[in-house]
Amino acid sequence: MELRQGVGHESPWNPALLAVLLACLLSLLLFLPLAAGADQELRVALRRIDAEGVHASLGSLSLRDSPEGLVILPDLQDLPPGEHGFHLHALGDCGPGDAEEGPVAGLSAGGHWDPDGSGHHLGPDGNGHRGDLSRLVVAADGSARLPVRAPRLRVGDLAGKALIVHAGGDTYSDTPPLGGGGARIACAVVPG
Ligand SMILES: [Cu+2]
Repeated sequence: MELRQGVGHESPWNPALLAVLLACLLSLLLFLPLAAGADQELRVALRRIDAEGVHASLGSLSLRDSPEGLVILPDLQDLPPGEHGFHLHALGDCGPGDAEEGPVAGLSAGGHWDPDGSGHHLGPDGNGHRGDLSRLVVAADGSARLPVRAPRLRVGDLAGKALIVHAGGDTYSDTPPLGGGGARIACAVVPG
C-alpha cells in the first residue's frame, strides 16, 4: 500500500500561517498576566492607634506578590525600636473596640485572619492563622524598612482586612497566647 502523500518540496511553514502563529503567541505573552489576575501591588498607610481612635500616619506599607508569596515592604518611622508582632487581622477597621475594661486600641479589627479555623498562632511558615506574618523589625531610630514575609498569602487575600502592629514581639507559637504581641499600636486598613 502506498502511504506517501503528494506534498512535493513545499515547506509546511507557510509564511502567512507563521505570522498568525507568532501574533497569537505574542498576545498570549502580553495578556496572560492580566488574565491570571496574578501579580498585584498595593500601598497602604500605617497609622498610630490607641483606645481613643486612629491617629497620624507612620508611613506606608507596599504589598507585593512574589514567587515566595506576599512580601510587605515597610517605609515607616516613629515606631518603638525592636521586634513587633505583625499580623493580618480579619476586619478592615482600625478603630477601638469595647472590652470589659473599656475601649481597647484596634479591637475593631477582630482576631488574626484564620479562614481555616486552625485556632493556632504558628508564624508565617506554620499551619495556623493564615494572617500570621513575619515580625516587623524597627531600627534604633524608630524606622522600619526590612521586608516582611507571608508565604501563604497573596495581595488579593488582604482586601477588606487590616494589618496590625503589636507593642511586643512574636514567638510564632501559642505560648504565650497569640505569640505575646500584646497591645495593638499601629494599623493599616487594606481597601477591598
Ligand atoms: Cu495581631
